[in-house]
Amino acid sequence: MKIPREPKTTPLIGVVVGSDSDLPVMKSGLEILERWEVPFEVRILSAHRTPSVAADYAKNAKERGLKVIIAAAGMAAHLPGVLAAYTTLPVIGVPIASGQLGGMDALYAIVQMPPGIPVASVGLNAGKNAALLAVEILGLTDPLWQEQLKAYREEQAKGVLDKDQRLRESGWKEP
Ligand code: RP5
Repeated sequence: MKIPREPKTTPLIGVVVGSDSDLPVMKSGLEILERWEVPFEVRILSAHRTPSVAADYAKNAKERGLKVIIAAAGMAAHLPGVLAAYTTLPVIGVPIASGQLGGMDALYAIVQMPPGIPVASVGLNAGKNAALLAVEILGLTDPLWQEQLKAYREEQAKGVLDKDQRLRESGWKEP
């Protein structure tokens, strides 16, 4: 269910992926943002392939009206940390499971930020949770986003309870 609200076009959430190969992981999160009409933008910016563009993006993010940045990257995933170094906006890192180490490299790189420049992290490939967490951050200053999240959780709970009901009626072999 989508809570109606005034259309707003200035992006509030900046979603940055280190490569177009990271985009599929973000799909479920981006779909939620789109469905709820959360103003957001998506960019492909790399901390090592386009370092100055990535730095400028983070430096200007707050002035452009962004409230939170989601940064998804795989392998030696320094993108969230580099963006966080250039802004005081909250940065949520999404470690991508890829490469020879299956994502543990990205997870550690994002979670183990040295003290002083924090990056929040969701789980491996958890683009959906990153989007929900970003909306929770928006909800701190706009109660309508809290309403939206509440409605989502109620729908989610109903889905589980419906399945439970069917299971109890049909038995566990044919849920
Ligand atoms: C990282 O390297 C990206 O975030 C991506 O997860 C990984 C591989 O990038 P591609 O070689 O697929 O562009 O920078």
